[in-house]
Amino acid sequence: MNVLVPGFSNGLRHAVAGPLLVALLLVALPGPACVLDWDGGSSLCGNGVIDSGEECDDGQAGAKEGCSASCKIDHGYHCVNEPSVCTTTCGDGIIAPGVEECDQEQSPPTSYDGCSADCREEPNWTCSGEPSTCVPGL
Ligand SMILES: [Ca+2]
Ligand SMILES: [Ca+2]
Repeated sequence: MNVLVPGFSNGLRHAVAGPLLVALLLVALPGPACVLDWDGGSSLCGNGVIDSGEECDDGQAGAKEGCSASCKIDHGYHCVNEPSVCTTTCGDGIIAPGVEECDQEQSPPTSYDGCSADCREEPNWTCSGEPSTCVPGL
């Protein structure tokens, strides 16, 4: 019994240490990214000046169209000036979610080919991809 007890407690220690190590790794790995993201969204982000690590700054706290709460340019947007003014361009081949449904990368964008000149999917067309490819059919 004196030999078995240390062996058992060693086994128990390993059984506890293994999952504990995994749990610590799981907590530690996403940790720094979250902290950085939080800092980026709360310190200099929102002061209207594009600081180090920022892609845009619209001078307001929180997410605004085109510029996220952590001062990153949203997909499909272009930002200029400080404070940033962010806009989408129909025809650049990149779909801005919520604003554009499709974008065929046309200059100028044309209608009646599946994706309208204001980047809306036209009736009886199906568009996919960036730039969008549109085919007739529901
Ligand atoms: Ca800033
Ligand atoms: Ca676009």
